[in-house]
Amino acid sequence: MTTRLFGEPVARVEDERLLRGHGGYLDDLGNDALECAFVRSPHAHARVDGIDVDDALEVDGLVAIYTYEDLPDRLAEPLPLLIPHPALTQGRTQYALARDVVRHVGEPVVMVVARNRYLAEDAAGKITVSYTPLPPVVGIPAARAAEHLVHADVPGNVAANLVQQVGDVDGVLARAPHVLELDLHVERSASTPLEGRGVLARWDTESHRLRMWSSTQTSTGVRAAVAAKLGLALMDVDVITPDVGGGFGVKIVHPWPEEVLVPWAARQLGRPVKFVEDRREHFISAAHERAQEHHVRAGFDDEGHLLALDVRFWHDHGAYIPYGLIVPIITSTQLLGPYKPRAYRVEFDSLYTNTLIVTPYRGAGRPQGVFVMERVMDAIARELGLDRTAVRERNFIRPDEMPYDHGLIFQDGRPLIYDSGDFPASLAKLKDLVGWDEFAAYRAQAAAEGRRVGIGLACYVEGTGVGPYEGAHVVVETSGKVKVSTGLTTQGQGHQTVFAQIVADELGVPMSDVEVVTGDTRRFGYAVGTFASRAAVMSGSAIALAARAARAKALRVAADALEADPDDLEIVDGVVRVVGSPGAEISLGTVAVLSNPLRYAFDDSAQAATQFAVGDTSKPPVGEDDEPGVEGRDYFSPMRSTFANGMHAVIVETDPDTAEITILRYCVVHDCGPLINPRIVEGQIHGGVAQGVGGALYERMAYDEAGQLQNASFMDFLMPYVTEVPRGIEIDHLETPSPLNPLGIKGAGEAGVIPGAAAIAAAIEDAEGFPITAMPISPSELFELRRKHSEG
Ligand code: MCN
Repeated sequence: MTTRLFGEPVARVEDERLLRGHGGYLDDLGNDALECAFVRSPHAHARVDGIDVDDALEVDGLVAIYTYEDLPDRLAEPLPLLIPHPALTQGRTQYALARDVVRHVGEPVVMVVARNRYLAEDAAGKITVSYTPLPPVVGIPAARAAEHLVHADVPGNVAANLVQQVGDVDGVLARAPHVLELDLHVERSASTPLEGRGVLARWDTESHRLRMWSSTQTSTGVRAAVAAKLGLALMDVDVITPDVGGGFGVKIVHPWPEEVLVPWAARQLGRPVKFVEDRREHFISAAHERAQEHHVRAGFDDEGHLLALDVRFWHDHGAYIPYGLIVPIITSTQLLGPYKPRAYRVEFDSLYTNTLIVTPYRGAGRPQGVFVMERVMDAIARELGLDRTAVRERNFIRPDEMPYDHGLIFQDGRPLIYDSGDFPASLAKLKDLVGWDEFAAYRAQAAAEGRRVGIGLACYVEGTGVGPYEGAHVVVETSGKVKVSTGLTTQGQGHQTVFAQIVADELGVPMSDVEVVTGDTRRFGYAVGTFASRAAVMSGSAIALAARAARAKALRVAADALEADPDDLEIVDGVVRVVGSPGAEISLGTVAVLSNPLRYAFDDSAQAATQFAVGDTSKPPVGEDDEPGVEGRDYFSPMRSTFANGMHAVIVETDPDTAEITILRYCVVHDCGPLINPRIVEGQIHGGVAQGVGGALYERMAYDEAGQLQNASFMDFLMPYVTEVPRGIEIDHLETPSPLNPLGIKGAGEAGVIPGAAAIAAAIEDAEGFPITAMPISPSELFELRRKHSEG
């Protein structure tokens, strides 16, 4: 029997190629292409008075200079606002090249195309843009004060205000035996993938077709945006995603100005054009996230039951809103995690500031929400003198309450309904794993040695596998090999491996015979993209369904050839066999030949020729209702999102003198339903934990009052390196299946990052004995907090 691969920790098939340096990234392509550079705003807020390009025209090798005035109608319009929301009454997007006002440092003003990047940079350096500086609005307090406006026609800098409420919050708070109030702050951060953004475009002057390569998370999104902006039919634009060196959310399509300008220039010039951003450009012109301030009131009883929660928060959206209110809506709805307050109100303002735009970064609004909720849980425990896990347990949604409807509307516009999970069981596992009950003894022993240690935990729930759909095409070749295509893209998640595992199981073929292609609109043209931990649920399900269709077709054709009933057939190791009749068998490759004998004419391999000899050309190749080929194509569209969950526990040591914070242990219990590949899921968790540690201890975008980003390089932007990421992250799984998809799976790609800051804050709080209300926290900030608390 073929071994079932679903659930096996199969090694990633893509790694050998990538580790040997055989990957093909955007910058490895298009050696014949012209390259471009952008003149970007040095001001956070300014009027553009004039652009003088005369000196740049002298640069040898210059090919073209474009300003806003050069853009044709469609490109001269502001970029589209994707995923609009009724509450977003003041949505403003940017122009591909600044028209009259720039609103953040790094906004593109002039595009320069030259023989190579060096010459393009030389020419860009000779362009003079005259600006009249305007007062910048930097940070949430300045945006709220609204002394100055980012967009002159947006009062109060408020892009959107949204309130959701369930139950009588004010009434319950008024009657609650205890009420606490907290102000909680999370700093601005960013994805910072190793490979920045990049686009290459070739215009074919004969066929009038565009071919593009983009380091993107959504090739179909790029295609749609470019086709619309250039007035082309979708069919006339191909977008191919080469190897991508990380995305983490920042490469979801907006589209970027550069993404539409580069193909437009390629068509204008009739020559290939390429843009690869440098690191500084990534910091100042890609996208950030996280920055939020929250004011919370929580009412609870003597046993620690959360009766009412009232959360008011302010979201720093940056200078423009490329797509909807995704991040703050996720915070508002996912903040509740595994808990069920009797009454809940959440209200947010999305604010414009003169800083870079904000779009989802791995976790997307959840790390902030979890930080808020878990600080509340710990504060309740502290006030009542209860164990922190006991307070959580008392507030958990129980497994027999699933599916659980919070009465809120999720970011996809559908009701927020949890489908599965067993929070008490997860917590029991976590307590066991970290040794929660034994920690008091460890603390006492450490204290005796003059060491200060603390333990903390944080729980979260994550909506994953967001719709609307994903599709797949599975084809059995005459060689017996299987080609699988799905439209979403890959940035390092190991999709080639897991999707091959699914197909190998469904079709009964060796995994080595399965080849998976993602993110190439020529192979599969309808797709949404890779974000929101949706690939496993969405494409995984579509691939399983498509493989089942291909299998059914293979059995029909084989049954005919073997004169057997399809129900009596099995496929093992790529061979269709009549169960219980040794020797009555036919290879899948031969089945593919039989399903379409004409194929041999285009396939000169010796193997196919031999297979053709088996075919009986006197009979029609396919049944009356069948199409030629052993293929399956299907789409998966879920009723609603499926909710993964997890809990992290952290033990830290804080240096009594220097306030240095060291993570001693990091434990994870995670529930993403049945694991397709535990090794890949654990790798995803490790990567996420690293980013969570960054959010807790290091990463912040340090804007000064003038709106200049002070740490726009890897020399200055602190992030955890291998030396700071905890060694030996300990992971345990709970697998409660989702009823919402054929494989029962839930997403895993963001899980590791979500509770990191909250759990680390809790551990520091436990070590120090005073509340931590802002993230990240540096040793100097901890030192300062100690001073404040010791002074009372
Ligand atoms: N998986 C599994 N079993 C499950 C669930 C998932 O084996 N029950 C596997 C999947 O098959 C996939 C991986 O785990 O190989 C992650 O799956 P999923 O949760 O579906 O997430 P996506 O594949 O949709 O990836 C997106 C997610 C997001 S939103 C961000 S941000 C992120 C992340 O993945 N960006 C990444 N992980 C990343 N990893 C890398 N290396 N680079 C990025 O940019």
